[in-house]
Amino acid sequence: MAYGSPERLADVPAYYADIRGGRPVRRELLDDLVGRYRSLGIEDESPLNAITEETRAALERELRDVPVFTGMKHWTPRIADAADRAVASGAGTVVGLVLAPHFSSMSIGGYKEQLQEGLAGGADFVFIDSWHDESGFVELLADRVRGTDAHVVFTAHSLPARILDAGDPYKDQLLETSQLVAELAGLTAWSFSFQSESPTGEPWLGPDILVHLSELSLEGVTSVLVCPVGFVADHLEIRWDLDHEAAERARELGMDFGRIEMPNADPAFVNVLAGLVRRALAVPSEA
Ligand code: FEC
Repeated sequence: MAYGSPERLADVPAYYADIRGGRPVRRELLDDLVGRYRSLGIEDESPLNAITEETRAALERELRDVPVFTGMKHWTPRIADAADRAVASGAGTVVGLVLAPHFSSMSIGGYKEQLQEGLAGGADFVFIDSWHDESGFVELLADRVRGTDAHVVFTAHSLPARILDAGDPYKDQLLETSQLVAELAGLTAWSFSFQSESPTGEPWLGPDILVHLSELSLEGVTSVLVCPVGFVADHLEIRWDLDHEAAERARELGMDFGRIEMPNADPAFVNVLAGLVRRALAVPSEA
């Protein structure tokens, strides 16, 4: 399962409405979002949806006889459609795997609910809640930051701060992944910050990367390499929020700015996903 992305600019209003889950969308925020997609040149197709399909097909090849279906949280094909197709194909067990490594009730919890409802008991259901400490994933990221002279900033999508009141593991899992990658790569200069906060009128987890870059600059850091541990593909939050907004802030602060290549459909990453699915299939359980 993946987040999903509008295929073309005309899809953005419906896509945003889906993300808002029925809550009103302010006109200026919608215009701003259309502008962000336009300036990335996403006029005709979505990079995220194409990468998701590439990853799905590669995973299916890697798993040999296990069919892999794509379901998107906020776009088509929907998670419920993927569940229907899996059940119709005669699946006895369905494994739910989200292309996002860290669990939060506000993120992975939503995918899980959609899949469970879509399956409606039509197959055994095994859900992979999180894979933030999966050794192959940690190794893949460590390989991409090892040997850098820059200060490494690990990042992930922010969420409303109230998730912490309910004991949500999201932030702890993000810090754990960052720590594991830093240790394996032998980093001494690193930190973590959130990114991509939405203006929803409530406090979100911080610090945001734009604030964090200023903090680092005051500490004398002159070069940063961003490692977005909370994402696995090139999409709006990478190509706009990091490559455009954060890069511009770094430039204003006189800092060098870089980010690692995203895993996308890299065979080493697909291999990590295949390992997760194989292990899950060995222990089927009822939903
Ligand atoms: O490239 C693309 O077209 C899609 C990029 C994209 C990814 C993504 C991942 C996550 N989000 C998470 C949480 C929230 C919460 C809200 C929210 C809002 C947006 C908006 C866009 C958007 N998100 Fe997203 N998210 C992506 C895109 N996200 C566009 C709406 C406009 C904006 O704020 O920029 C706030 C909802 C609300 O208003 O109530 C909360 C989390 C992730 C990482 C986990 C995952 O991938 O599922 C968490 C990719």
